[in-house]
Amino acid sequence: VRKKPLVVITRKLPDQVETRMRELFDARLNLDDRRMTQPELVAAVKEADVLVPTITDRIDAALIAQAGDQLKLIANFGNGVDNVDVVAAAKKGITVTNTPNVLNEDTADMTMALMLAVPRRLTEGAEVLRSGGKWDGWSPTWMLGHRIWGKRLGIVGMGRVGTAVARRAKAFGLSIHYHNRQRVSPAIEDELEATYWDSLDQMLARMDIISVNCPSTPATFHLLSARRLELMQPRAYLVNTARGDVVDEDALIRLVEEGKLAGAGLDVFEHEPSVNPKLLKLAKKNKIVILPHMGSATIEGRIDMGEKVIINIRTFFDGHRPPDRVLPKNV
Ligand code: 8YV
Repeated sequence: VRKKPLVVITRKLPDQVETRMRELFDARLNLDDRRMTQPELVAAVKEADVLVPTITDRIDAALIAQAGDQLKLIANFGNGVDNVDVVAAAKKGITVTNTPNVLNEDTADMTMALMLAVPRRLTEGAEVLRSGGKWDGWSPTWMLGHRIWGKRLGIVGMGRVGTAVARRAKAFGLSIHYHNRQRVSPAIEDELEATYWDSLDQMLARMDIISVNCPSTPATFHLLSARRLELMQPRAYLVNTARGDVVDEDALIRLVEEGKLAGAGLDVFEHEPSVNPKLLKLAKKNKIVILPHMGSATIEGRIDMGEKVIINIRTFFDGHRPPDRVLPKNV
């Protein structure tokens, strides 16, 4: 009988995923769900056949350099692989996989929630009642926000999540615009009645809402730079459910503080898990809505992600190419 691969999983996963992992592999689980320390990560890569990290682990070149020859697969529990140095892994002959598709719809739902929350003053209104605050009853002029239907949405990154956002936003009555490295197929453009903008700058200048849906890669670092954010209309909103470092966060803060942007809905931050205190201030003033990286946080989604990880590991050890292999040229 072939020895089961030693799979080290860095964080606690839903029970049913862990049970399945235990059945199939020599699974080393993290039952108390704290972040692994650097020495623990080093020990893991020296011993494991498979490492299952999450976004909270930095699997950088220095760590990969310390891996033993037995480490063959990094099966990331997550779609974005910005936490893994995929190039360094490839150089060492380590395969990297991710968990695409299963979190598109959940992330797109949360994007819509943020897209509505800021202009429609959702958290502000909820807080009035939750805090036992004063409510004199309905008034024609109280708590007025801005409608989102009929507005122009510009999607930065029309991949799997971006397309799922576009479908929802179209149903909400927004017109769909997008910027992407490549144009999507004519069939999808037709379905969404989407307008492609070759120039990100031009799109930013003309939209009412911008949604960031591209991955974090060296090429997208501060893609929404200070200069580009300044191109946006003062009435416009920015929603980010992708990665914090795609946006120059300091510039975003300054523009919202100065009233040069109407607001933002952020699920991700440049230096997670720390959140710039200036963002907290803006959230308290109801200029922005911030969430602690919850875009894909559904129990169903996490179970689906776990299944993807399992399929990738099993396929790999059956001697086949895992379905969600991430190639260095794609990051
Ligand atoms: C995941 C995410 O929960 O999958 C992603 O890219 O951003 C998150 O929603 C996280 O990455 C888990 O590692």
